[in-house]
Amino acid sequence: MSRSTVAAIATPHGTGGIGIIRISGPNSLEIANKVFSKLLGKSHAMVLGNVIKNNKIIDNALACYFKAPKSYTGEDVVEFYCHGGMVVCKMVLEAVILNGAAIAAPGEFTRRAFLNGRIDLAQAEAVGDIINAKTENAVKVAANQLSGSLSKKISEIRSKTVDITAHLLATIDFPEEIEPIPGSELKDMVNGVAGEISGLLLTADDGRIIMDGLNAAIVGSPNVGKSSLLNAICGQDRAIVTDIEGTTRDVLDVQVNIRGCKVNLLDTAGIRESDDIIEKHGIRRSIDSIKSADIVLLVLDASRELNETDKEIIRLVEDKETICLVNKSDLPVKIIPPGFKDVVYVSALTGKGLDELFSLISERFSKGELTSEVMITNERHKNSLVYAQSCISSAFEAISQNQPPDIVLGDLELCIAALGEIDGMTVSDEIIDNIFSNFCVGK
Ligand SMILES: Nc1nc2c(ncn2[C@@H]2O[C@H](COP(=O)(O)OP(=O)(O)OP(=O)(O)O)[C@@H](O)[C@H]2O)c(=O)[nH]1
Ligand SMILES: [Mg+2]
Repeated sequence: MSRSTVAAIATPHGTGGIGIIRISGPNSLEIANKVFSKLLGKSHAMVLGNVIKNNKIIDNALACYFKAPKSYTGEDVVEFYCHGGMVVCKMVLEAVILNGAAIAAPGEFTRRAFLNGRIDLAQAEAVGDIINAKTENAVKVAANQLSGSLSKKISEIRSKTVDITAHLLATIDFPEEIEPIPGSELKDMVNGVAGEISGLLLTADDGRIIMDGLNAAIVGSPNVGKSSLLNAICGQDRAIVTDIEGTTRDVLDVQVNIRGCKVNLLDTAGIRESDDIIEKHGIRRSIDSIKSADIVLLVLDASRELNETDKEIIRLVEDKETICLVNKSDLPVKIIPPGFKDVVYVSALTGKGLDELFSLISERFSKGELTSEVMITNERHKNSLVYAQSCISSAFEAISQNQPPDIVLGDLELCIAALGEIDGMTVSDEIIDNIFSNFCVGK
């Protein structure tokens, strides 16, 4: 497939030690040799020379030629390692463009790597995930996906589905020669595929939490110290704290890194009966935050007994995963806390108990070996799997109801196509465009 030759600055915009200009495509070497003082030709060898534009030296730089197909994109690639200034990098890029390269679109190099079969679509997306990762765990999971673990799993599930399809087709095409698989056996096979798809889908919640963060809502009665706790957890004076009940009116969202895990902490308005219209809105938002939270940090005041409002809130969080924080435990403790599995005595004032809280939160994240597990971290993959799951269940139904094999085949084929959207075996150009347009330029 012949493609144009494209170039971009691959390092971030800004000043740094080194700036990289990457060229990819059939004319990379020819173009690079027009702007470089030394002759490039040997693959994977660094050469020191000068970059020239309009007969003038612009920079002293290293250059490396990567002969196709052993390059990032699978095409001929040349990279210049210049000094990392914005202006010098732009000048080198201009020299390359003047000599015939086009400007690369966002994600163009990775897109070419995908189109040239260097990596599949899930691996290409993992490149973006690594770049955008906000925590070490997010990097680990994305690196695992980049190594092809998810793609391997998907292709295993697909080949099992293809086997069933092939056998069904053979029984239709050669009814005399091929013994039909007994219905019960067929159901077992389809069920096996369904089980693997559901197993993957079960990881999607944890996967999302690792990549996007755990949504933790701090809720409780007014004045129990929710905002003080938020400030203590993030180590910054983010929320307003006063001794007036109803200080917090709106939901405040702060992102914190707790032991390598991204947590989106929500400070909410104290929940109580109120006639104040603004406060009422705030309270409605607090209740919404409970609903959308992955985990609720329910705050109680250690220095007083449980009151009706506390009890009402305890009922609101009944169905949610909850850590009960008994705050103000620096004061004489009067409360008898309700029977939550996780109860931590904390003090926003002294920082007491926060370590224990952090341990509980980080346990919530890493239930196992992050790196060895295949995880669904991407909404797109999840949606395709949900669809694959519905197709495979409907194949199962069709078999159970003794429907003709072509009905079953139709469902199986849809399932195969849905799986193929994940690694890009069967994916529309529109989806591909959408994925790569979210990449940065130069990647
Ligand atoms: N002794 C002690 N006082 C605390 C502690 N945490 C908070 N307070 C005090 O309790 C009062 C209320 O604190 P806030 O953090 O504003 O409470 P809140 O739950 O956010 O209150 P609302 O926003 O009104 O719902 C303030 O006077 C804080 O100084 C603590 O751990 N120990
Ligand atoms: Mg508050």
